[in-house]
Amino acid sequence: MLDSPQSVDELQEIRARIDAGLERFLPSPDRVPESLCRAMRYSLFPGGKRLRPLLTMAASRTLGGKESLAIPAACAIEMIHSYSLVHDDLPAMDNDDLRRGRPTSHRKFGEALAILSGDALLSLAFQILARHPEGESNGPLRLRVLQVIADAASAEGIIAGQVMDMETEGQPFTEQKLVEIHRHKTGVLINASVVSGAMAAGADETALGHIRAYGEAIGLAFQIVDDLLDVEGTTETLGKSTGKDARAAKATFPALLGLEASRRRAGRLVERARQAIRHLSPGTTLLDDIAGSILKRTH
Ligand code: GRG
Repeated sequence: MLDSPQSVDELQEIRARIDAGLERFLPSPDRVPESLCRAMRYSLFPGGKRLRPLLTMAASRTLGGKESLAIPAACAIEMIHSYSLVHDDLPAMDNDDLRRGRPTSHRKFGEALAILSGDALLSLAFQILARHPEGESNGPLRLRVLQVIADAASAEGIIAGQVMDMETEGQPFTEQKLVEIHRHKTGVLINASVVSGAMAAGADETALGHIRAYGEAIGLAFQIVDDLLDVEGTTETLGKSTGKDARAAKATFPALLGLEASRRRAGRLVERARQAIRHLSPGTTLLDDIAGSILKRTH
């Protein structure tokens, strides 16, 4: 993923900064039980595609923001994303053994520590957002970003998505319901990623509107491609089990529209995302390239 020749070096450089930020924000091992520390790190490193924090940093760069103002949101969102994967893999939820080509957290550390490390990552995200970027003058920015990310992580955000996803298993569903599930389960955190990056860059309401439209479109496109990969991908490339959606009779785009129509829908959404940001600063093509890479991803 994210292999556009124009952006590849820039994205690699941003990724390294995100990793350094995650390292910096993790609590010092002398203040946290060693087992908990290991479980938290296990979910963050080496990590996955880092799509969400890359989006935060790319949105900030596109709007001429200072990197130091966007890094806290980028890292907090990756921590929330990581917690949601740990909890989603649990026996009470998707009951998965494999994540990113390795044993899931509960298979590695046991269920109790996996749950607690997820809780700790979620709390750490809000500790970061409450304190960073530091300084009294950044107080209003901290509050705005905190609100956006808290909403995405809330009972009206990804948790609603997870509950809707669970409750729709094996049930008939409409396209409208499916879009609602995907928007909550996946879209809101992706949208919060770009919006918080734009806020860190001091975006005005017009720019934020374009960024939101971009985030909504790529959020849905990303989940449609995820649904497609569950049907067409392999465990080797994805690093997780495949065919789960059909086995659990989940609400997905391939189940509703078939593979071809789902691919076309994802393509149209990516085009819509690209259109939404075409008038933003032309200084970097990062957001455009990330949108394009969503269609090409293999994991
Ligand atoms: C709060 C338990 C809980 C769940 C909230 C986010 C979520 C809902 C569940 C996680 C499982 C899932 C299938 C979410 C949909 C979003 C998605 C496709 C996640 C995988 O994201 P990637 O591909 O992961 O960006 P990497 O491994 O690259 O970080």
